[in-house]
Amino acid sequence: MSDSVASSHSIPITLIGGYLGAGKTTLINKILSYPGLPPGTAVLVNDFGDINIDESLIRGASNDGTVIGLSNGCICCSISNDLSKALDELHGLEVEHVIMETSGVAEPARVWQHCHYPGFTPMACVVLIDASSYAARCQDKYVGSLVRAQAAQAHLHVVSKADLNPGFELHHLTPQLSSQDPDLIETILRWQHVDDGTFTDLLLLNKPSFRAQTWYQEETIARNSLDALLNNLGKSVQRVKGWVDTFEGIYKVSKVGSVATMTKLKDNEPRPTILGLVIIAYGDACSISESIEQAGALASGQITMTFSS
Ligand SMILES: Nc1nc2c(ncn2[C@@H]2O[C@H](COP(=O)(O)OP(=O)(O)OP(=O)(O)O)[C@@H](O)[C@H]2O)c(=O)[nH]1
Ligand SMILES: [Mg+2]
Repeated sequence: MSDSVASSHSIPITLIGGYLGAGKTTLINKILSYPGLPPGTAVLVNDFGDINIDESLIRGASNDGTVIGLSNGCICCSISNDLSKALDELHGLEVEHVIMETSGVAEPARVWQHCHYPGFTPMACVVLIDASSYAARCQDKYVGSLVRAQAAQAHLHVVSKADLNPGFELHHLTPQLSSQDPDLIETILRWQHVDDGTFTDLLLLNKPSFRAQTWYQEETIARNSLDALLNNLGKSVQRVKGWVDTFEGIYKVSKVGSVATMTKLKDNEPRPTILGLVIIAYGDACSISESIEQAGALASGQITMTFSS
């Protein structure tokens, strides 16, 4: 590792990548609350769905810092123009360092290519490895190639969720840290990869396809309807996140693979501007619609669903 920071004429970009739900937003919020965070640190966040849930979560944790959301697609494949516009906007501000959350379906090396942009220098790709699901995901016939490619494209691995799988070991030559390491944030902020031009040789030739669809909630539902909705989604659904209003209160919902977490909003927490769920699945749009329709039947009359992809 080289400690020297990028040229003072260009703004360094640190990419935070990793598969859906690996813990990227959690890590970025930890970075933003780090007392030693240099002034002028801005965050770009690419969420795959059409509601940028992560932008709201990160904005909530940022102390008036610059946070720009990029939604409605993955920056590595479809919305690189939006990235250029966001970088132009950042160039006009007093920004010293950009931290960018890639979408969970992005290839970090592809985003790295887009970060060679006038006035900016990509500094490192930090890739989150979810200790609780990495081994199984690597073997998965649909998503395995992407999960392995994301790990191979890292300059620094951060192993998250070791609390859920304490015996986990990542057998990779790339340097690695635990998300609980006391020097984690300092190390991430300083990590710099020297680009020898070979990084992009690691790009996938055929990336698996994913779809994001949004369920916009129009009426309050029973809590057990929410449980039924989450429990009945098909196997192709990889990630669900958002906020849902129930008769017991508003829940922040996060489902990664089969593990769902629902956290009730406290009375003093701000009410989300949009209620609904972003649902991300591999394969085509039908596979999501079908599994939502099955689940939705359990709550018929209470839920109105609108889909967008
Ligand atoms: N037990 C445990 N849960 C974690 C850890 N890190 C993150 N999580 C949880 O994992 C879920 C997903 O975390 P996020 O930080 O939103 O993951 P992400 O990679 O940003 O997700 P996407 O942007 O949707 O790809 C949330 O419910 C987190 O609270 C960890 O170290 N341990
Ligand atoms: Mg995120």
